[in-house]
Amino acid sequence: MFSELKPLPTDPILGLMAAYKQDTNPNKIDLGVGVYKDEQGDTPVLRAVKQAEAFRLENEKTKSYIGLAGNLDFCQKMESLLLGEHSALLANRVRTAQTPGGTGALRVAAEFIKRCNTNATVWVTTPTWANHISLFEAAGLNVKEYPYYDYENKGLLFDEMINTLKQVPKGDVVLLHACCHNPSGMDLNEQQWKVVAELAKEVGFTPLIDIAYQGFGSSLDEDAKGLRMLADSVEEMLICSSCSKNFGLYRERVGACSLIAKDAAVADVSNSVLLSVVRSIYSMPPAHGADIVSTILSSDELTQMWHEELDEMRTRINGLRTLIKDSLAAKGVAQDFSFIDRQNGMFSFLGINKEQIERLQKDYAIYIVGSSRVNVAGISQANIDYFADAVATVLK
Ligand code: PLP
Ligand code: TYF
Repeated sequence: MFSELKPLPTDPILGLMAAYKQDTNPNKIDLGVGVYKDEQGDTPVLRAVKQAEAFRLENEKTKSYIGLAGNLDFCQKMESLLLGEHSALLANRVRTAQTPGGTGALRVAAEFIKRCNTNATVWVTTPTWANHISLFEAAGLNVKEYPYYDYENKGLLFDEMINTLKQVPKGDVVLLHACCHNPSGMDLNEQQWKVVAELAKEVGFTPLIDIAYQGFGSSLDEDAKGLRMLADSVEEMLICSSCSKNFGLYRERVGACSLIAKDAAVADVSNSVLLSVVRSIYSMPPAHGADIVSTILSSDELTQMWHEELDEMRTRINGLRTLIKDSLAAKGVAQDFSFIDRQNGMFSFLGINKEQIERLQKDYAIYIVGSSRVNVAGISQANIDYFADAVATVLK
């Protein structure tokens, strides 16, 4: 049976990560996979996480099964983190299941959508995180795209986006990145979120919010502003969240899938379907990562420490955006890279061509994704000059 299989290509981003590891050039720079790095190029465990883990090691009472929705305290704390003060207002309409990462949340959401409407189409931004498309298609859903990033002007195609979303049939789902759009770094502003929130209500599509970088854009609350506006506007929506980036828990696989229904009764029925989906995929989520998050968010001291560490990551990323813009200008590069400083989160497109991307990798051991997406966090004071020189050279 296995001999009939044809080999499939690996994920290009994860493939790049492997190629970087094998490169022996001492100047190599990894701007590929979306993982935060500090000035030394490391992705350390957060101090708040270490302390929560120490606490957990001492105090964990059992390894018995946890239940389909995972850690209920974690679920409730995630609702507060996502919805802020709206979480109390919406409480009887929201249900949350802890999932294995944001990807697990998206897969659970996809299967849940399939149960609601077998013919549903999920509308995603052009471009979007490549996994979105393969994941929804794997769940048997149709995927269509709506205009989003303006490659030419390095902004948003907002009018085109709205014109397309106006045509979305009721019963379809529109995926929106809450903040720090992956891969473009281009986010909606408050006014634009307002338009989308009103449109969702008017047109009747179901919003699915992917929030994988809360706290990496402006702040925990600011980054959830659009999501909260939508929650105020529509009767129902889905939220897929991830603690991979903001808690640095990548490999622990911590995330959540939340649904908001029109009332408590529909929320209960929907939740029973959501949990049935969970049971059919992995039965129950792993405990460790979510317990760390709930331990941190249950302690004022650890929460404060986490906020400081998150602020530090965000401040570093934003500083690097300015540094990249200034360094490229200082090298006399003709193109305008000021957009990098206006975008959010870890990613931006450099907007250079395939050949230039290949030269960066081959001649300089600078690894960026084939779309020209760079992970800004891979830059440091130590490598910025080398990076800016290399980009200036390939652009000549
Ligand atoms: N959504 C987006 C847009 C992402 O960039 C990521 C990955 O980093 C995820 C979801 C899922 O992250 P994870 O499954 O690692 O929590
Ligand atoms: O886009 C990124 O780089 C992150 C990390 O299969 C990632 O979202 C990339 C690919 C993948 C899983 C995670």
